[in-house]
Amino acid sequence: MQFRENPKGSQYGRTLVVGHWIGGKEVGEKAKERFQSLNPAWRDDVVGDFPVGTAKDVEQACKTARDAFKAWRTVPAPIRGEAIGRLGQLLRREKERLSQLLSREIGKPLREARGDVQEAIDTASFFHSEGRRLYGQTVPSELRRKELETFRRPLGVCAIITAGNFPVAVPSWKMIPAVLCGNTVVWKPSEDSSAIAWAFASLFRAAGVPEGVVNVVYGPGPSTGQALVDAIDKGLVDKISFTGSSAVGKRVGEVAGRNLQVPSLELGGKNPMVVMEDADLELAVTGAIWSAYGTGGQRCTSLGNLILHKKIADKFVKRFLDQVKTLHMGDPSFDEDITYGPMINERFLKRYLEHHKMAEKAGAKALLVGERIKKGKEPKKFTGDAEKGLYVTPTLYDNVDINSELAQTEVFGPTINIIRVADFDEAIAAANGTPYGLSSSIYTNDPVYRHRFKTEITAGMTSINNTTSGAEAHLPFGGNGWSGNGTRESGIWVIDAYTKWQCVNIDDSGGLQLAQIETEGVEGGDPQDIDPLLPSKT
Ligand code: UN1
Repeated sequence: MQFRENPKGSQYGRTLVVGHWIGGKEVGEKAKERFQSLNPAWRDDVVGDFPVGTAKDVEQACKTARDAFKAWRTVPAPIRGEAIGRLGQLLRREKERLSQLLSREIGKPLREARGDVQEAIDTASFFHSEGRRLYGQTVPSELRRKELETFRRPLGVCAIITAGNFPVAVPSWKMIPAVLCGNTVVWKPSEDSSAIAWAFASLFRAAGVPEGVVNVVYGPGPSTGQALVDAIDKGLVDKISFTGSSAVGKRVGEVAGRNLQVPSLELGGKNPMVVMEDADLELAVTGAIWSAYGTGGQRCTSLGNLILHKKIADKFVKRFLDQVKTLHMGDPSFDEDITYGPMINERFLKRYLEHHKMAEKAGAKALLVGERIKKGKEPKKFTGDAEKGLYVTPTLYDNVDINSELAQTEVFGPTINIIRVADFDEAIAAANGTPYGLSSSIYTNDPVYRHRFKTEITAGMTSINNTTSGAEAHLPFGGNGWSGNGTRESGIWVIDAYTKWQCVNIDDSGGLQLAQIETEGVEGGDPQDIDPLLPSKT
């Protein structure tokens, strides 16, 4: 590991040059192929320089993780929990520096970057004490002098593949419980956020997690990520947890499925927000702006379809457009007031600019058509360098049909579609009208609407009078349909994803006792004679 001066002598900091982290050693420093992670606000700023992980690197990491598993699984869970507790303390101590690096590498506004790191701190504090629970059950036996117990056992080697938009929070949801439960990990972070991944992984080591328990292999999804998925077929991986697109998630699920493994899949969304006619409009507009444009729409929980009751739709749109005028885009590392920073990478930028074609096809009414911010044509209050950063303005389409491709496709940018409806039945049909089901929200003060929404919505997460995003670190995070396979992250629920149940029968009777066959019966009287109530026999 070394730090190199940035080519342009950037004000941002130096470049991290590092190899994969396998069994406490750096590997692949002399790799033929390397890639760089760039600051999306300032593309001259090279944040990190990494080797592209090959199938050989991935195999080596999996085998190292397999070896380390033998010892790690025997460490008492409360002691594993202590290491997670120390990880939490380190994250807290380093929160500001980690947030600065995170913001520099993926362009997230600083206050949100701090939230990203805070989510990992919250996860660490939850699992610190979970090491002292990790409960099983004691169960009565049907035989004498026999007792039954259940235990959670670790699965083995966990392959973890994560996206770049929540580069500390989301990996922490997976790695912390995996490690706490006694598993070992091979992590392939996003190539957009590999420097912050390096910093996060280093903290496990500093927290006292033994070498080989957490291994990191860098590289792009189609090559390195694919090699890690292929490792399932080679018998090197016992569990895979993936956060990313639905298309890739389906392929990961197929490989896991044919190996009879249950993967954890957290995939895309086209999250709906409903605003009913009785809603507090000011609250709903502010919530919609944040859901839609916060993080530049680059959250899996970002708002996609805004479903407005037609009685308030015009008023809502007017207020929404007034608030859009106050938005403030720019360079996230230096300007703390921005609403959102640049697009994380060129791929997201391209997809955002191209999604307007779907709107044309849908015949949607364009109220705001987002475009790349160009030098000399910056919006008011813009603070970045438009030439060097991947900045865009926001999009708003009105009169969108829920069945159009526009309303059915995740974009991952600051864009939303307004769908106007006449009543609650139409609203819930639209909210459930895409193949996704991650998060959702409704603004209303009517108890019947609230009750119907929370019981009829098919999404895994729902908010009443709050936004589609902002899930807390100890609630089950996950979706249905194309948004996932029903597994959940966070809180006590994620423990099921990283452990398997074992039951133990302890027979202290000193003899051979046969369940079901030698079980004592219960002597009882005759049942009441009910014959007189039955039809007479002929
Ligand atoms: C993601 O975008 O992958 O609920 C995770 C939220 C955040 C997590 C988002 N706490 O928006």
